Amino acid sequence: MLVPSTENGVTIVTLHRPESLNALSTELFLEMKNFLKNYNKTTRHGCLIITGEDKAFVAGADIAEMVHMTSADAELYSRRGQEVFSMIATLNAPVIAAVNGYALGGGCELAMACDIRIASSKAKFGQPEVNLGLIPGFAGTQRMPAIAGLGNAMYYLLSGDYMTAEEAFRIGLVQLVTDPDQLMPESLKLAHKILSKGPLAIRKMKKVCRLGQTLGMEEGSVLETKEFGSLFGNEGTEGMKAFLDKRTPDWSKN
Ligand code: CO8
Repeated sequence: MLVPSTENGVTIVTLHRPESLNALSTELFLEMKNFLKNYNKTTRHGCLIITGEDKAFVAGADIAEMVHMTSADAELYSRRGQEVFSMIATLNAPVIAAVNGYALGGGCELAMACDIRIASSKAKFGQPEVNLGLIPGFAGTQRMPAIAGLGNAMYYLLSGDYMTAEEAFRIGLVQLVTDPDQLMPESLKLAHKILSKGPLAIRKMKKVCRLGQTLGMEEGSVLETKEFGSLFGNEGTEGMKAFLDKRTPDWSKN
């Protein structure tokens, strides 16, 4: 199950399925989908942190459920999982993965669907699907090369090796490594920093960066120009005026 809580505008969602190290079952996916749909509808200005408990962030797709699937079942499961992860990637609010422990297979794919990954020094990442005679099914083959580069992705996807948090940091999969007890304080600190910026700019930043990944330089730049212009006459103007007036911007004015 998902355990949501809030802290000054930041929503923390903790995955809680300890009996299987938070393995992603159909039920858990459905819960995530409903939560994300509702969050996007009701949150105008927010930041979401996704985390796990104890030794696991998410230990992968639920192998006990997958073992009984036919080819058609597996394709459906893969599509449904991709749909949920795509909801995270396109959510209006920024999403931080606070990776506390194992982020394997679908767990690593979940972390990669988030905008930023902060990891405890105890976290372990990997796409061990090849050990099971499988390949990732929740877009890991697409996101890992985009985030960490093709060579690094191939190394880990083909070997099935786990990586430490430091190694994940080295290849750009993780943006910050913390002591285990600092994982949530550091994640909250970043979330609050993001929340203090222009809300419209944050929303547009995520949209432009995300869409740019598939649009290419030319079309992405056109989109950037359009969204850059849209911030003038409202939030951007307030931010620039505040700078010149030497005061804190009042984002609520827009
Ligand atoms: N699915 C189901 N149950 C799991 C999973 C999992 N992914 N991971 C752990 N569990 C269960 C274990 O079976 C065990 O249950 P029980 O107590 O009933 O025996 C319990 O969680 C605790 O696990 P361990 O005893 O194994 O704990 P350890 O600390 O010894 O080991 C590990 C921790 C290293 C994380 C180990 O559990 C492990 O290797 N887990 C599997 C990791 C893995 O291979 N993940 C990738 C799965 S495949 C995947 O994610 C593909 C995604 C795309 C799917 C596409 C759709 C078709």
